[in-house]
Amino acid sequence: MLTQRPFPAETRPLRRIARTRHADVTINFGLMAKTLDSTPLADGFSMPAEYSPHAGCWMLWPERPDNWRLGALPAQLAFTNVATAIARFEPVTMGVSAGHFEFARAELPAHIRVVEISHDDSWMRDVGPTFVTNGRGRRGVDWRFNAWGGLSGGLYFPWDQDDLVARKVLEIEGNDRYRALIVNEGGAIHVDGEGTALVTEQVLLNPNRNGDMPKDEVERHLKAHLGVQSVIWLGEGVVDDETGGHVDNLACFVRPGAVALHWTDNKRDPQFAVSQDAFERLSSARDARGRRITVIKLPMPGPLRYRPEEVLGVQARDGVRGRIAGMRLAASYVNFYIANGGIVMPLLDPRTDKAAAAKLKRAFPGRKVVGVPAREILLGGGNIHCITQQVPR
Ligand code: KQY
Repeated sequence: MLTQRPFPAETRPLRRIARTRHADVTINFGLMAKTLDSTPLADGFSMPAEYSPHAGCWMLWPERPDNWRLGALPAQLAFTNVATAIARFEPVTMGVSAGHFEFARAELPAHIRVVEISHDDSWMRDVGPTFVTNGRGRRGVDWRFNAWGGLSGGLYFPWDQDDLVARKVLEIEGNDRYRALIVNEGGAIHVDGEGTALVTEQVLLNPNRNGDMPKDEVERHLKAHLGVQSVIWLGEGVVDDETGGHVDNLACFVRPGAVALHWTDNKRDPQFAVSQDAFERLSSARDARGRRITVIKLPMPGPLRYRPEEVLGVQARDGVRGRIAGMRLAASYVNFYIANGGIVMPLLDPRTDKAAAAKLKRAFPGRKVVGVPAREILLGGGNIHCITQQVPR
């Protein structure tokens, strides 16, 4: 005899609940994630800006010893500090592989949710979904992921578990999924929430992402999946950024019409020409609403380089990008996370941390700026923005 079990109140979805009885299990279709064959733009969905209200934030636990030194323990401490800082402002979920679950659960504060998710590395910005909303509901874009360049310049092989992370997050969130046709990463896009996206040519036009796809076609895919009307193209990203030049290390919207830009006044530094080019493109751009862009310059730390002792603890192996003492690190204060009421920024260099924090305080007057020591994250190839993914409300 089949029995209908009551739904606990906290699992009752807001939208229509369809109930089916299968053996003696009640299935709640309202929480199930479908894959849609349309696009967010066609369905009236778009990606909200990071400064819009969040329901929470997702991260992944760093584990691989060929990317993170000393068996990833220092990185795990740094990720714990980032998660704890963000959890002051909004709920945080950490995805952890089965073998690390018990340790991560013990390390992370109890108010951080820990769920088991297999992954190849820990860059939730890039492997997680890009959420889109329409004012009533939320869905997610699942970009194709190839470890920042596949077999020609990608950072590791295989990456099949990373490519499943977005789908798993959407299953857990109960949000429908758009599977994009192009290779892209969340760190390669920023939006102002009012119809404008910001990207770099160095990543999105790199043949190691989408072959010889022409710029206008890449732009069509971006517009369709982000729900934007206008794309501002910057040129190159931060010097020696191992992603190939993600925009989230170079520039980001702080509000509609205003962009923070990684900046150096040192004309002899290779970053100077790159930032200057970005400044000129931003200064001559108009956003989707026809506004000019105000540029806020954030000081470049360093330049910072790998120290010999930081390289020694990384278990080098074939097929994974190696680390060499003296190699330049792509350190940037632009790589911060915007939380509900807070900014969680990387502390990278005592000579520039205070000036960067002061600029961010002015750029985000209503938010508390919290600094987290982030060199260990930088040693793995990215920073706070790269390891986080906001879920819009
Ligand atoms: O910065 C990012 N968005 C990802 C960096 C990946 C580095 C892998 N070693």
